[in-house]
Amino acid sequence: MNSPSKELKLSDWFSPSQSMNLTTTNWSAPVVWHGTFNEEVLEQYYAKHKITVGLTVFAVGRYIDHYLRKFILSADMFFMVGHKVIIYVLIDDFSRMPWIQLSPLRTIKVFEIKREKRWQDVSMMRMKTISEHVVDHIQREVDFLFCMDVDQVFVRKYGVETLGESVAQLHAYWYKADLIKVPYERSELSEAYIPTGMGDFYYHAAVFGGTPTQVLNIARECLKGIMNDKKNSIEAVWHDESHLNKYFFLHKPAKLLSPEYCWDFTRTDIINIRNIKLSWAKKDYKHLRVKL
Ligand code: 2GW
Ligand code: MN
Repeated sequence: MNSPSKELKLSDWFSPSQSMNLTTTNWSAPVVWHGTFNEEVLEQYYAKHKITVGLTVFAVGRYIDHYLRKFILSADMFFMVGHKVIIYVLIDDFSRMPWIQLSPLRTIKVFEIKREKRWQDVSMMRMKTISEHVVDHIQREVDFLFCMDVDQVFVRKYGVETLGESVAQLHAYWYKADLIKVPYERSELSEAYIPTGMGDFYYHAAVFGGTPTQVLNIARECLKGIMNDKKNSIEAVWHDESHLNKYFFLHKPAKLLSPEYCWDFTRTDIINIRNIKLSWAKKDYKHLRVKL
């Protein structure tokens, strides 16, 4: 245990920053760090209120062989242990779906999607597919839904402490940065525009979630922004992530996850990062980012 004086010293060494050590936002949303929740109490609550949690993941082209199996296997092991989970896999080639034996309480549903020509569209058009699937079936199948990038692996328990009406992920690169430096879209011509100095946090689109109703709203609004930008021949700097940041600027998330919930294992500034639950997978850019 740190004595108060020790903590004071720590904050003397490291300049105070936006979301470092923050456990509640100024709109009273909890920021979940390891140690800020009582797992036992939460589990007792959810033992009485049984839930099903959905998880969407997209795998197109080379990302299928590179990431999908590891993502699913690690989710099987660590995502919502002890609770019902449905993993929704959106894939552009059914025949390349890996065969994976899941543990009890886990189901997988695989859907074929069409392959977009540009990788920016592979990423952005996830918002369209997510909204269609939430309306078609997901809203009746789960109580909470997460949408995640496939290029990551669960490394520890990722549990019910993350559930909320709408959930946003603090970005591992930017959570300590000065808000004026974060890479929001700065062109007024884009729907994702956030003026310099405005905004709350820079969120990572690799993880977002909430109730199906909230996720539907997020995905629909982001898609609207993306399609309007296309009409105006503009593309936001970080694609769907820019639009997600705009959405969460306008509609504050009910819960934020600390970077422990989506950490880049190559980073060395791990002060405060004590208990990583999900880690970015290694990216072989040369091999993966050739044209799609
Ligand atoms: C993506 C970029 C370049 C070449 C290929 C792809 C690609 C992405 C692909 O070939 N196949 C594929 O299935 N994807 C899906 O899109 C996959 O689910 C992947 O996780 C997701 C986003 O692409 P990713 O993970 O390469 O982008 P990141 O890690 O740089 O992600 C951030 O920025 C993106 C927008 O540029 C998204 O907002 C993403 O959610 C962010 O984490
Ligand atoms: Mn990614």
